[in-house]
Amino acid sequence: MKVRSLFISDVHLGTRGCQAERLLELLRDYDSEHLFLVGDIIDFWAMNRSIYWTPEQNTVVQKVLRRARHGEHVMLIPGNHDEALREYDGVSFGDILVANEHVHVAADGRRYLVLHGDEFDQVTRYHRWLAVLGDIGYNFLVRANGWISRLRRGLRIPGYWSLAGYAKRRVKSAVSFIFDFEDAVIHAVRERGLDGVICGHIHSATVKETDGITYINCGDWVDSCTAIVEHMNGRMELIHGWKPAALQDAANDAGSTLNRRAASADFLQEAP
Ligand SMILES: [Mn+2]
Repeated sequence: MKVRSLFISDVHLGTRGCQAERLLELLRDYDSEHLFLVGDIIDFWAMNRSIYWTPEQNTVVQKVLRRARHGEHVMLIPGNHDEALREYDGVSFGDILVANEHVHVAADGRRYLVLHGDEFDQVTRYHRWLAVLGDIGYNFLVRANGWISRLRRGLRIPGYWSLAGYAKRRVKSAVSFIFDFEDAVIHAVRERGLDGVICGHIHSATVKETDGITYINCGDWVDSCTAIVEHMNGRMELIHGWKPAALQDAANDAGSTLNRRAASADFLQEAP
């Protein structure tokens, strides 16, 4: 499918949690004129502890480079896990432009601030040690996710269920953390006179409208596996990069490509 823009954040290459295979499927399914990598693409924090790099993660890097070479406008916006790249604001590496933030004008003329967003996260900004600690805890949840997924597959329970996602929705402090973050970002965008924002960082994907400001979060590729597409008319849509396990098996058996969105729609409700 051809779209105008594709926005992806929080891939966390270099970690065990990175779901590179699912991201590869998405990259295969969507051709775009603009590709925005909205921060935390390569996880240098985690790689300081230990490096986990798979052939699929290599392929992700190669596919992105290839798209840039073939004329797609690829922009890399650094996040806090790849903050070393922030020194290269405005520098082009081959066909990829690094920018700390960018104003994207959509096909419908609406102007969106594109940035990773960690500067609006009070925890990361003022208590770096706490952020690192939280990161280790979150990584544990994501790993536990992997065990649960395998167990569910073994028991032939359909669908995809994320423990980390569940925790984020149920733990009260996590919910208020997400609200505080969204409020801070929306406030900043309104001050700057823009129509909306496209960010990442908090691993909580959404497209929503608040008092005339469109708040969009790309989500992530360790847990929710989501991305944002801008259609040719400027409409922004949240897409899911995973297929329900049962249908995935069917698709593999038949060697066919299912319509991911149609297939996943029925399974979006939470398992208990
Ligand atoms: Mn981040």
